[in-house]
Amino acid sequence: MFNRISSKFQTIFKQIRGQGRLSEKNISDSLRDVKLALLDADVNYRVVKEIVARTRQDVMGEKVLQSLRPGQQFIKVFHDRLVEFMTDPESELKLAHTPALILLAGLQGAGKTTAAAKLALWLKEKQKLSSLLVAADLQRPAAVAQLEVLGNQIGVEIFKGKGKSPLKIIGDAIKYAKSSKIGCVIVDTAGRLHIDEKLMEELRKIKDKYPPDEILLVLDAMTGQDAVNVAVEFDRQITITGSILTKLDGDARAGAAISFRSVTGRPIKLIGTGEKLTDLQVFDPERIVSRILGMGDIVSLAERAQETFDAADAEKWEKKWKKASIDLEDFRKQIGQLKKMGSWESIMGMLPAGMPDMEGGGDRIKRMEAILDSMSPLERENPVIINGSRRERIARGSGTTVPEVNQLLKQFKMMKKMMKKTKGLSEKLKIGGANWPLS
Ligand SMILES: Nc1nc2c(ncn2[C@@H]2O[C@H](COP(=O)(O)OP(=O)(O)OP(=O)(O)O)[C@@H](O)[C@H]2O)c(=O)[nH]1
Ligand SMILES: [Mg+2]
Repeated sequence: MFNRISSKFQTIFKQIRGQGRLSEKNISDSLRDVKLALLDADVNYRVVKEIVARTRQDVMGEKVLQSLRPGQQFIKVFHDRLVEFMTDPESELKLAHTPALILLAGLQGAGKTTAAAKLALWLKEKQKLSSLLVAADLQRPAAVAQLEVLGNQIGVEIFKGKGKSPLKIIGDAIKYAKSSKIGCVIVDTAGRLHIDEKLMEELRKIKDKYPPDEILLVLDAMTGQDAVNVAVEFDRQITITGSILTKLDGDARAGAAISFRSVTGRPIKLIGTGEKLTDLQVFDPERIVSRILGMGDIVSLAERAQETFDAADAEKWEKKWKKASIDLEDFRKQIGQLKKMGSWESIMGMLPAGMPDMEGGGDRIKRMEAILDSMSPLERENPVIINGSRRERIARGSGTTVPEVNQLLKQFKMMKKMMKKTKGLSEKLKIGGANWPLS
């Protein structure tokens, strides 16, 4: 996530951290680099100018210049200004009615249908609120079926009405939700290639007849500033309550996330960070800024790990780690757990910049898993018995090669060695904490 901009900031920060003293000249130089990095990430020009001006003002303040580590202070000031720009007091979902009504709107392919299902799952798990997914996209023939597939995956009911208008379907859905005591009605609407009068008219009609608790504009972060311009237009025409910024995984530029609130005056409420239905998070400026600046998002990663890993399992693992007594079966379980945490890209996006190159990691993990699956339980328990002919069999069975099997066994051996060296997982994490750039 945000790899390009975060590696730029890492370079800028390295330079400024190396300065014993900050002068007007090196502050200006750094701020010029900061400005270019922000513009390159497709941040709105006015927003860039304001962020840079405010950072300059604060950095020039006595306290920063005279502090022991002025470079570090510079980074902190810039970090705080960015967070400030992106923070909105109204960023929480407000679902006042029963059933609450959430209308999702947006251009074609922005991720509305995916976001509808993600939101239903999120409400169910985080807010204990049941949802009804309403298929009000009657433009695309496959749209209803797509929502049905997603609804089935998460065990959420779908409401559809063949041949009816979106307005009628929504009215029926609300009635149905009321009688079935469903907490929230989430409406997936049709996308358009461009903002057109017909789309706006349809949304306006829905809004007038059934005032939603939330009108969330779903925007593709990959489109940078365009996403923000689209939002300004939607807001002007139908008044949105906020947005869901999708596709923040991968190589999305940071422009939309940084400029949105300042340009539109509306909050980003949620973000989509992957194709899996669990890849939806509350928009937390502090965490996003950490990612943009290349500081990683250890908080999200730890949270996700906590949600996924069974506490008892984790304890067992830690005990085994301390004794360095894990076998390949434990190794296999760990890989399974890691996979449950989400897509490889979404996990990698949370790690600080400058980590070893993990490209193609998702594929590598799949191959490792195939190798482990091809071993017999006895081999996993006792890897020393895996001789040459067994290696050949395992490679054949897993569709991999003998060098790959060898590599996995070598990695496992190294991991055991490392376990002997570190006393426990918790201590290992503390070592990581000391490298935290702002600490
Ligand atoms: N990587 C990534 N892909 C996403 C995310 N959200 C949606 N997608 C993908 O984007 C594509 C379009 O998503 P949809 O949910 O169908 O978009 P839509 O806005 O409903 O599209 P229309 O109904 O055609 O207007 C799909 O392939 C999704 O899997 C995300 O957060 N990350
Ligand atoms: Mg759709």
